[in-house]
Amino acid sequence: MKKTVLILLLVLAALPAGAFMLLNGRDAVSLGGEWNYIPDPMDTGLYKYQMTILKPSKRYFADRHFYEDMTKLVEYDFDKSPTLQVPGDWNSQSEKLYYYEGSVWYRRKVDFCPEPGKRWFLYFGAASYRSIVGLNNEILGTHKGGFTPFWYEVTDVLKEGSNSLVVNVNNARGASEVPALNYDWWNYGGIIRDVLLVSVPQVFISDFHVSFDGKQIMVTVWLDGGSGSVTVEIPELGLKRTSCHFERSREICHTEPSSVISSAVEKSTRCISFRFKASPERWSPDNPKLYDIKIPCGEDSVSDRVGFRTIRVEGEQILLNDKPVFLKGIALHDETIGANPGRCRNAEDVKALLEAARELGCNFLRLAHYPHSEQMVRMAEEMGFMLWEEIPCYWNIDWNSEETYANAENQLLEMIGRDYNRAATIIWSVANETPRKPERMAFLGKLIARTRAEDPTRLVSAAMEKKFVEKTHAVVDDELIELTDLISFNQYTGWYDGTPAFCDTVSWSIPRGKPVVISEFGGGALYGNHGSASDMFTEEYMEILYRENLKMLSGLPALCGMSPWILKDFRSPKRTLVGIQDEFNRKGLIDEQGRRKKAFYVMKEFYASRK
Ligand code: GCB
Repeated sequence: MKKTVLILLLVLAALPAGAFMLLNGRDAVSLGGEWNYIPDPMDTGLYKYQMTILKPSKRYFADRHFYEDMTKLVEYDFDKSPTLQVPGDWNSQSEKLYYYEGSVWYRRKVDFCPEPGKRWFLYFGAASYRSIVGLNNEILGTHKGGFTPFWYEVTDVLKEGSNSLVVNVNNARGASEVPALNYDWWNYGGIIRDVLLVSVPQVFISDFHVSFDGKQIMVTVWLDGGSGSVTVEIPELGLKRTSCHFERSREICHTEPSSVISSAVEKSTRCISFRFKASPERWSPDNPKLYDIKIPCGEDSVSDRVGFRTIRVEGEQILLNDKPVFLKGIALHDETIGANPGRCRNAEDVKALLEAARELGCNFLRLAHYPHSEQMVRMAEEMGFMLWEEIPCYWNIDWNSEETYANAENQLLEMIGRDYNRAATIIWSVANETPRKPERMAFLGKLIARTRAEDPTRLVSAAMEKKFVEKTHAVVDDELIELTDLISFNQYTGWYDGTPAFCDTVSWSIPRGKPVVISEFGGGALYGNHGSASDMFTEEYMEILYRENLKMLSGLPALCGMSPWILKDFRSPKRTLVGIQDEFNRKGLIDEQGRRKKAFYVMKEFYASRK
C-alpha cells in the first residue's frame, strides 16, 4: 500500500504542471535503438539484503544498479548483457521473455553536450506497466500505467560526455492495478514507445489546447518558467495574434481592442486564451483537412497540424459538423501485423493496420482497450478516421480503492492531455464490460465527471453489456447510460450466445433518446479453416455470423455505428485451443499475418452499402 502512495506522489511531483505536450515542433533526440537489459524476476536491484519490503531506496538503488565503477563485488554487467530494441516490447523480441511478467533493467548510454540557456527533458512515450527512471545514479521518478507518456526534467542531472540512463520496467499484473489481473490481450512489457531527449529554452510553452465550436477557434497556451508574450498563428486562415507580455502574478491582461480576437490571461495566470472568429474547412473522414498552427513565445516555438470539426449528439443522432454521421468502425489492439506480432514500433506498423481498416471501408476506429500510440492517433487523423479512445478499466478492477481510482484518473488525464488537439478523437471511453454494482457506478461516475471537466468538447462513453431476460429477449439497461452520451454495448449473438441463426429470433429492449453504437460483436475463425457453416472456427461460420448479426443490428432503432471485434487476430494467453487458437484470439477479420478472412468481405460490402 505504502509503496503505491509513494509512487503516485512522485509521479505528480515530477510532471511539470499542465505540461502534456512537450514535443510538437521541438528539438528532440531519439534515444531509440539497442539498449542493454537484465531481467530481474526477484527484483534484486530494489531490495536490500534480507529486506522483505520492496522499496526503491535511492541509496541502494544506486549502489546496485547505477554505479558502474563499483570496486566491490558486482554481480551484473550491463555492457555484457544482451540488448532489446527500444521502442519495443520484450515478449516478441526474446523467446525467453515471451511469457515474462516482472522486472527488467534497461541501460542506455547517452552522449550529451550542454547548450547554455537550455532546459532538457527526458520523454517516454510509454513504458509498460510501471517504471523507475534513473540518470547518473539519481532517481528521476516513477510512473504507473503502460500506455501514456511521462517525462522528467533532467537539466541539472545531465553531464557533459557520457551519461548512464537506467530504467526499471515491471509488467507484473496486480489486483488493484488498471487493468487488473485478468484481461484478454497479451501483457506486453517494456519501453514500448519512443524515448526522446527534448530541449526547450528557459521559458517555454508547456501546453496548448486548440478547439473549435463551429464559429470560433479557441487556443489556450500555458507557459512554464517565467513570463513572455505569446503569438498564435494559423497562416492558411490568415490568423495571427500576439498577446501582451503576461506573467504569473497578473490576473487580467487586455490586448488592444479587436472585433475578431480577444485575449485575456485566465485566472490561473499560467495560461492565456485566444479566440478567433473563423470558418475553416471542416475536418471530416471525407476531407481530413489539417492546418498548420505556430505558437512562438520568446525563444520558444511550438507547431502542430490541427483539424477543426464539431461533434455532438442530438437526440438519437451523432452530428459531425452538424450533419448526422454513421460510424463505420472496427476495433483494434495496438499490435503489429506479421508472423511474430508485438506492440507497434514505427510508422510502417501503424500504417499496415490503418490501411487494412481503410480497405474495409471504415471511417471510425475503436482503439481498444487502452491508449494507443500518438503515432497511431496522428496517422489515423491524417487518413480521416474518427477515433474512440479508451483507458483500461476493463472487466473487474478494484472499485473500492482510492489508489486504483487515482491511477485510472491519471491514465485518463494523460491520454486526454496527449490527444486534446486531435480532431480525429471524438469519443473518450472510460471502461469496457465492467460488472454492474454500486461501487463501480461511483468510480465510473467520478471518472466521467472528470472527463467532462477536462474536455467538454467531446463525447463520453463506455462499452457496456446486454443481458438476456428471457431466452430470446435482450435488454440493455445499464445505469451508466444515464451518464454517457452514447448507448454503446458489446454483444456476441451467434458466438457466446447461440448460433448465428439465433440472431433472427432475438428481440431487443434498448432505452430511447440517445445514439446506439455497437462497440463489439463478432466471432472467431482460423484463417484457411474451411468447412461447414455450422462448425465454429471455420471461416464459413464466421461469415454467416457476420451476415446474421448485420441483419439483426440494422433493425435496431437509433443505430449510429458499430465497431466489430476485431480487425486482426491478436495474441492472448487466454486462448489456448491447440491447432486453432494457439494463443491468438481468432476474432480478427484478418489473421495475424494480414490475410483476409471471408467475414472481412461481408463487413466491407456492408459498409460500402451504408451512407
Ligand atoms: C469482449 C472483450 C474483448 C474480448 C472479446 C472476446 O467482450 O471486450 O476484450 O477480446 O470480448 O473475444 O471475447
